[in-house]
Amino acid sequence: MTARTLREFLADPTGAGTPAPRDLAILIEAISDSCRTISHLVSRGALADILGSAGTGNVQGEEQKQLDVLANDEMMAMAKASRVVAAAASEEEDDARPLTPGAPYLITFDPLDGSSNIDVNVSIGTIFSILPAIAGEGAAPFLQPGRKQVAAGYCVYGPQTTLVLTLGHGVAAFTMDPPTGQFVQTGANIRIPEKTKEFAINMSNIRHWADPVRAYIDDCLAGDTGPRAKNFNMRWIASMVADVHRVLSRGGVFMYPWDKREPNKPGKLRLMYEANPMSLLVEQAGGKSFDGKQQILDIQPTGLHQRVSVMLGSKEEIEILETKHAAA
Ligand code: P6P
Repeated sequence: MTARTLREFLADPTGAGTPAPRDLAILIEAISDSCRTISHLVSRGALADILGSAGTGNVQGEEQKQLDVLANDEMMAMAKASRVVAAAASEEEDDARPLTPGAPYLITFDPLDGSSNIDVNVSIGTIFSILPAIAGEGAAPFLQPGRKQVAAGYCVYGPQTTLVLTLGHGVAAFTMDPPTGQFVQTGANIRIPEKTKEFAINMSNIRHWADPVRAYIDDCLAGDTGPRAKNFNMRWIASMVADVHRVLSRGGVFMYPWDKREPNKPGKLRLMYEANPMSLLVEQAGGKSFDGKQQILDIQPTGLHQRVSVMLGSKEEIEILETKHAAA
């Protein structure tokens, strides 16, 4: 069977002969066009003199890279031109941007996640979340729990440019064919293995972790003579998109939990455009995602840029973490 293009997939995403809603298909294709543009920009890097700082900061208080700004401009222009997005919210902008009144969708995105890796040629990506448009001004209509997402996905700019998305009926992957720029389906009904021997966490923060996290990692590090009775491997790319792509591709657990460095912050990662879209993908692929207290998709958001503790991936591992947190 010849591989389907993204457009062919959207014409029958579940294989039951029912096309994706027309406006959603328009938006997903528009996002893929922007990902192609961003992929091209990222791949040119120094050749296009677009690496390094933009000399500005974002609402997170982080230094913006030139590519952060270019990717954000691309995604915002796409959302407006699609005519199916009522408003858009970005990691790179303080406030939500009203676009097409009466349009059916809201979109949030991290236009280029993993900025610290841009200048050193390590995989980065675009993360997006699509919500139903509801009444309200400013940030208000966006503050829907992650379970309300209509669709979510990311595009990882690595050895391949791969778009991974869910419309709520499983997870599919599309790899961009460089000569044509076409996104061709390379993954269908992706499932995360329930068991794993691989964890991803920034180990340099070990002294700052809460006890349940420390206990879980200590058990993994104890290896085959410890309570887990198996040896674990560790990976940390410091690009959420790349780390989560590996978890979706071969299992594992990705963790950026709360820590004592900034005790008043629930975590480093953002709920609306990092944790929620990734959690929908992980749950749709048979994994789990929680913040130490509840499933991330059940969190009632209170702000566009709110942060959250994130532990997601292989079902068995998250259930062990849930048990350790419940006992704490
Ligand atoms: P650290 C990238 O800046 C990011 O937001 C995520 O993509 C990534 O998982 C995390 O931060 C890396 O954080 O503290 O390890 O540099």
